[in-house]
Amino acid sequence: MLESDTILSAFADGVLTLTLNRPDKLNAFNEEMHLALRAGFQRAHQDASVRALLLTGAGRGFCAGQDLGDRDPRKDGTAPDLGRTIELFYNPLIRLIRTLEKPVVCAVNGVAAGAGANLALACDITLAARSAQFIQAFARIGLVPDSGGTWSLPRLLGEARAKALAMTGEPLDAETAASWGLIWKMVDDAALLDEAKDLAMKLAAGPTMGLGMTKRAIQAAATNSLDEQLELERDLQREAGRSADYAEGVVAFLEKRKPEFKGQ
Ligand code: T3D
Repeated sequence: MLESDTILSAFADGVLTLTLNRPDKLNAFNEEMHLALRAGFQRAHQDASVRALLLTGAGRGFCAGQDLGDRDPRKDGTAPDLGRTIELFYNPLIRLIRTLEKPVVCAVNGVAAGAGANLALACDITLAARSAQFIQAFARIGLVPDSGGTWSLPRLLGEARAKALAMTGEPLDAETAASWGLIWKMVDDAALLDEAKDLAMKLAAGPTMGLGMTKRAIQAAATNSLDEQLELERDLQREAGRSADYAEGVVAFLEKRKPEFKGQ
């Protein structure tokens, strides 16, 4: 994995924890942090011992999106090619998260703005501290929501709320985010990390193959017809039915004990 102070990485109990670590900048993205975070997700893709991922931020913020200090138009008169940075950094990150066939838990410990907000929404199960806020900050600086925001917001919230959040850039508090279904749940600040870790550990001890295929199926539903989805479920169930974890799950049920899943 790429060594960088901008991402803290810890592995225990099958959970790879990645912590965005530029707290003075509310964990805004620079290129170094992008590359280090990418390396973390690539490890999760490749390393079978990683069975769940937990993403959070250091300090009082989760992530304030792009580091605008790196976009100061006063430094260089020419307009930056933001399409290039999206192509090189943000899009690959979102794709790595969505294609990882392992659960990705996100603990939003504070403000999540711009690409930081949409990064949190790209994860599978997102919890947020009571004090956290979600801000589609793009409108405040003349940009368009990226990192999948224009895809996830209308799907999670419907067009009316998606447009209002994206066009006003108004903060959405964690409680409302949870009640609207934007995230899984809100947790008291002091309890957030423990609760997110417990959840990630529980998922890491689960039937990884089945969970990964569940993720794939639910994501595919966004574009599939019911018939296509029924066929996908048949195919995935066939595959899941051949897994060692399925056999263990059934035997454990019959023996009235807890299953010991191996992720295979
Ligand atoms: O460029 C491309 O490649 C295209 C991709 C774009 C993706 C994007 O994410 S665009 C959106 C970029 N993000 C923003 O516009 C958010 C900017 N930040 C804010 O609006 C506010 O900081 C917050 C609402 C997030 C939090 O406000 P507050 O009052 O709690 O904190 P603060 O005082 O504004 O920030 C604390 C420090 O973090 C401060 O530094 P200082 O003064 O203590 O030295 C502030 O400058 C710094 N900071 C916060 N966000 C960023 C940042 N520094 C650089 N870039 C940031 N995005």
